[in-house]
Amino acid sequence: MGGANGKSGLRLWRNARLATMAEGAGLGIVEKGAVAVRDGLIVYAGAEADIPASFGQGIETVDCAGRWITPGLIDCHTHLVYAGNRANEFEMRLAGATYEEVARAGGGIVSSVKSLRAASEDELVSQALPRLDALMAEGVTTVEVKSGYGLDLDNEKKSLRAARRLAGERPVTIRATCLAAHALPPEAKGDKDAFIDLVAGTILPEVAAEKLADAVDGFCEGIAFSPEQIARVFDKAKALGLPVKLHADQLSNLHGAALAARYGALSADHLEYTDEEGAAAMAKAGAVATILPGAYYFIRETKKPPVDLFRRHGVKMAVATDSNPGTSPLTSLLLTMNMAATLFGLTVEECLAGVTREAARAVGLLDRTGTLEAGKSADLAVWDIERPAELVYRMGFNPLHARIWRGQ
Ligand code: DI6
Ligand code: FE
Repeated sequence: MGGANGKSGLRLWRNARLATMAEGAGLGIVEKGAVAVRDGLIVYAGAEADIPASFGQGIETVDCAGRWITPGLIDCHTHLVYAGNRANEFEMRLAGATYEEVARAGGGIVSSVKSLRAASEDELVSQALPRLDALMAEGVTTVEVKSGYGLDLDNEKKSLRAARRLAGERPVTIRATCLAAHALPPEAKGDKDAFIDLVAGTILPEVAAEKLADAVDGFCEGIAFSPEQIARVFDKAKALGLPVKLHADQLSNLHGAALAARYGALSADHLEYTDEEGAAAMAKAGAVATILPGAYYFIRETKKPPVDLFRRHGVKMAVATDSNPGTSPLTSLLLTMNMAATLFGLTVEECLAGVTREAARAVGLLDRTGTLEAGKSADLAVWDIERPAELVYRMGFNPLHARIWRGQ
């Protein structure tokens, strides 16, 4: 599907079936549809019969032969930049240890911190690229990437620079998130408050000054940071003009969802232990609930996120891989949708919205991507499928025909 644009600068994908995912219309299905693109932006998405007559001359046309077009997929929660892997801990857990036991025994996040600190920025980029390629091979056009394995100023900056560099290496939109408040590094010697001082007093201001992050995240959990400590991180993020997100209520209910809502978070993520108060607060604040079935599956969690509460309160749900070496070594957003449906009962529509429109909302880019609508970036995925449910139904099969990022 290469080639130069037509004389008019317009390119048209026609003879397609569209799932526009535009708000309020289910999947937004258009049976005989077309998408017109100019200068990397969608200028028309709708019925082929209604294409404006002014498009007629010199337009380059791609015949999609009845294939489906969806918005390019968005993975709105990943820890893609890390070094090495933790297959050894996987083996420990297979022998009976829990994730929390592994973490308390000096494994877990802290072992990835050691590996990341020993790796150069170039190495981090080259180790992340195969994971990014795996995501992109399934039609992903936007990826959120968190730091959080550096845990000191230089290594958090190194991680975020590596994340930013991925966008120069591949045709993809990267959103970088500073997750310095992810875990306590060994040199902090157990003093969480002093480490939070470092995060809020030094790391966030420097990261903001160098524009290395688009958002700030934290891990609110017994094995990580308390709501009060996260609140200090969020106060600083707000002061620096950065939106916040939160790893909330993953292993226990510390009311992280409500905390995130209080700070107008873009999203609260995981949420297995979130209660009704948390769901109501998120609805009121417009925070997206990011569902991460890969981590639930991989650590054999048994408490499911309260999907019914989210529906009842009108909380929007995103679906993401949480791609990370410890709890979700997952680089398939298609398989993630299958897990969200099979494990948590999300509908096909919820899954597809979760990796497009709602994922865009969760990274603060809904005005630019996530649906097939005029004015948005021409981020498209063209699929060899007969019906959208196939994207959720299969496990380990990739029906992507073409991937278009900013019109290319
Ligand atoms: N929750 C998770 O599932 C990941 N981070 C977090 O806060 C785990 C990251 C890891 O184990 O390396
Ligand atoms: Fe995560």
